Amino acid sequence: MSARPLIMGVLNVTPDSFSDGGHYLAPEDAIARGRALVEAGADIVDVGGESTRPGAEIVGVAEEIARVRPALEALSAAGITTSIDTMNAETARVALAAGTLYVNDVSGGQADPELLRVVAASETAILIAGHWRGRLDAGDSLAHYADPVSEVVEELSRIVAAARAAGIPDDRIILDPGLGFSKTGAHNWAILRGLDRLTALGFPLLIGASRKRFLGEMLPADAEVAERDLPTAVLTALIADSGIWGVRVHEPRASARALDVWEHLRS
Ligand code: PMM
Repeated sequence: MSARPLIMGVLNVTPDSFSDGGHYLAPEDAIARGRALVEAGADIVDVGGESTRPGAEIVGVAEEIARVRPALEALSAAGITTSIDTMNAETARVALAAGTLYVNDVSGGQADPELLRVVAASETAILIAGHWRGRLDAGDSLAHYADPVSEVVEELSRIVAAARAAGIPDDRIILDPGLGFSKTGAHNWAILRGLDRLTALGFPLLIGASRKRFLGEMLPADAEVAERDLPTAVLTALIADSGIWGVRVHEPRASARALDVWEHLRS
C-alpha cells in the first residue's frame, strides 16, 4: 500500500509567478506565508525567487539569492523543512548554507550542471530533478512527443545518470515529470495516467500539477486561478495510490483534506 504523500507548499518570492507572484516579496510577508503553509498542512516549504513561466524575466543570481535567503534562513531556524526552487548552483549553495534540505531544480541540473556538484558536495542535500527540455517559450515549441511517458522516462533516466556522475547517491535523488514544462495539457494527462511507469524508475516521485493551465482549462473561462485549488486537491487524492512521494501545491489545506479522505477510504 502506498504511504501518504508529503505536501510541499509553494512560496514564490517573485513579482511575476503566474498564480502568486508579487504577494511575498517583502521578507516578513514571505516568512509569514511559509509558516501559514505549514499550518495549512505543508510538510516542506519550497521557496523560489525566479519565475519559470514563459516570458518571465530571468533575474540575476544575486537578485534571486536576495529574494530567497531571508525566508530560507528564518523558516529553517524555526525548524521548518525547506526546499529551494532554483536552476542556479550559487543559489543552491547559499540555500544549503541557510539550512535547506531539498534542491528543487526544474531543469534537473541541465541549466547549470554545477548545481549537481553543489548537491553532491553537501552530503545531506536531496536533489529534486525535473523533466525539462529547455526554457519555456510562449509557443511550447519543445512540446512534441510520440509517446510522452516513454520519452519522459528516457529523459529522466539521462538526468539520473548525470546526477550519479556528479556524485549524488541514489538515495538523495527525487524525480519530477515537470508537468507543463514543454508539455501540453494532453501530455500532462498522459503522464498522470502513466505514473506507474515513472515510479518504476525506483526513485521517489514529486508531482507539481497545482494551479497549472491544464486544470484551468476544465473551469469556466472567467474562473480565478485560485479556483484551480479544488481540481488540484482532487488530483492529489486520485494519484495518491500511485506510490508518489509528494505533491507540490499552492494551497496545502485542500490537498491535506483530500489526502485525509484518501486515507480513510483505504484504511
Ligand atoms: N512547477 C513550477 C515551479 N517549480 N518544481 C517542481 N519540482 N515541479 C513542478 O512542477 C514545478 C516546480 C511552476 O509553477 P509555479 O510558477 O506555480 O511555481
